[in-house]
Amino acid sequence: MFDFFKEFNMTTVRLLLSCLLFKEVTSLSGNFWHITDQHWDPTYKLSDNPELVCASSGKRPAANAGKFGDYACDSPWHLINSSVYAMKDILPDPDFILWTGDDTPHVPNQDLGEEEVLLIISNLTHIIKQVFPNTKVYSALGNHDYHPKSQLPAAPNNIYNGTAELWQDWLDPESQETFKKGGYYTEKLLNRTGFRMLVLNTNLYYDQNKRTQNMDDPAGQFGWMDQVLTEAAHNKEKVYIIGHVPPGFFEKKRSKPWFTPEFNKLYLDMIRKHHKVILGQFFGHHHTDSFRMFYNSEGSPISTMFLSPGVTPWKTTLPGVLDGANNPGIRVFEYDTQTLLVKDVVTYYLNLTHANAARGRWEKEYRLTESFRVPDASPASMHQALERIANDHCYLQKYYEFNSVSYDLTECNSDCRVDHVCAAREVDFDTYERCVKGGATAIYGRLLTVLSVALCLVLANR
Ligand SMILES: *[C@@H]1O[C@H](CO)[C@@H](O)[C@H](O)[C@H]1NC(C)=O
Ligand SMILES: *[C@@H]1O[C@H](CO)[C@@H](O)[C@H](O)[C@H]1NC(C)=O
Ligand SMILES: *[C@@H]1O[C@H](CO)[C@@H](O)[C@H](O)[C@H]1NC(C)=O
Ligand SMILES: *[C@@H]1O[C@H](CO)[C@@H](O)[C@H](O)[C@H]1NC(C)=O
Ligand SMILES: CC(=O)N[C@H]1CO[C@H](CO)[C@@H](O)[C@@H]1O
Ligand SMILES: [Zn+2]
Ligand SMILES: [Zn+2]
Repeated sequence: MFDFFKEFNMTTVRLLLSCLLFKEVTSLSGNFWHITDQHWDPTYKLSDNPELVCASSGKRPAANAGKFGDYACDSPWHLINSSVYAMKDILPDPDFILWTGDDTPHVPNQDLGEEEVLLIISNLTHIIKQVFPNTKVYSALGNHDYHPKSQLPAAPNNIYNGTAELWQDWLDPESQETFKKGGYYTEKLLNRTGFRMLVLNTNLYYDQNKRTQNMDDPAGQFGWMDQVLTEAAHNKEKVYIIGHVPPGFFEKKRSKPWFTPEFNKLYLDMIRKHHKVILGQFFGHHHTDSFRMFYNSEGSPISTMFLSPGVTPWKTTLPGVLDGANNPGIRVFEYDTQTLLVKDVVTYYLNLTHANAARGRWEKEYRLTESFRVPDASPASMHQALERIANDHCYLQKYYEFNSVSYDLTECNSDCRVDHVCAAREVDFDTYERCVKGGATAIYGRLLTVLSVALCLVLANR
């Protein structure tokens, strides 16, 4: 009898406790959108001549052009409009929106101008404001948000000025000031004590940017960042960082970095120095879905940079990349509002072929924790996911299909594996080259790959 009551009480207590804990867990959860690389092409129009569909195709034929676009082209307005309304449909009331730039089409400089670039930024700003009038937006410039493209200066100019005006409602007065000088800013996240957003202009570090090549610290951004992050640690703040051009390498082309070697090193050192306050980095530019790991000198994972897929389906013209198109993607991050820990990542996409043929719908592509069987999206979990991708062909193949937002469903072979795994693992130029030479620590040889592919197929068909 006595034992029964004791047991009963313990069970009740446990039940009550778990109810309370569960309640707390759910109430700590928040979410936000991340959109990037819309690349609106205002010239897009359906035409009998596939070479005349859009200026952004160059002279490549847009063979499957439809209302929602074509893989050879940047986004028609219809696609942009559809993506923003899809966001409203899927998650109408996010805590905030991250927008990491590249608004204009891939066309020669002479076909755009300063005014045209500002008009395109203005149009995209308007539709986001129209659909999310009460949502805070944190917005970074892309290398295509300037004329001439990628030449973003380390000094005040018309475009920083004009964009600061367009984004006035989203920027604190102090943010406006730094933005006009260097295209970057910081604010408390949602004006809450203990949380901070850092919006970077990493286009200053892009190796295509001739205007900043010989500078030690363009627009004083590194010095400023160091100071902001030092103060953040002092004030016990947690920080998110957003930007457009990421450090490290492109996973679809071997040994293709974006930053100059000096700037890449400075960025990596900055993250290593301040990782304790940085809870997430969110970037674009690749148009693909990937991530980058940062490790300390002992090899422990200390930070993750999430590379979100683009809205434009545009097939890259970068030499050496075969069939580098993607389906349009948009993404929700779920996070702990008390710690800023990234808890999950849910990617939504539009199957462009299907959308043009039948009536298109944006749908969930995948949820990170489900697809990679990790508890959350912390650096430790992302490291675990990367180890699975590196060592298990089933996970590699899944990752590879998500990388192009389910556009390229071909098999990721051993070279492909090295490119993707080394890019995700090594942001540093030297260790990346070593990783590539070592075959991403070739754990299995060709025979094992064949066996593992076969096993994958057997399991998938069960
Ligand atoms: C944008 O999408 C919404 C929702 O689907 C639709 O009602 C509206 O007509 C569209 N606008 C344009 C200009 O395509
Ligand atoms: C930026 O705008 C301000 C007024 O808002 C003006 O005084 C300044 O000259 C402009 N700077 C540039 C570089 O256009
Ligand atoms: C931010 O919070 C401070 C007080 O903590 C308040 O004075 C200020 O008006 C708030 N700013 C905005 C934009 O809500
Ligand atoms: C996209 O749609 C096309 C045409 O309906 C279909 O063949 C293809 O399998 C779809 N892709 C995915 C990933 O569902
Ligand atoms: C909000 C906004 O300015 N939208 C316009 C952007 O440009 C397209 C195409 O010219 C217009 O249809 C939209 O009204
Ligand atoms: Zn882009
Ligand atoms: Zn870009």
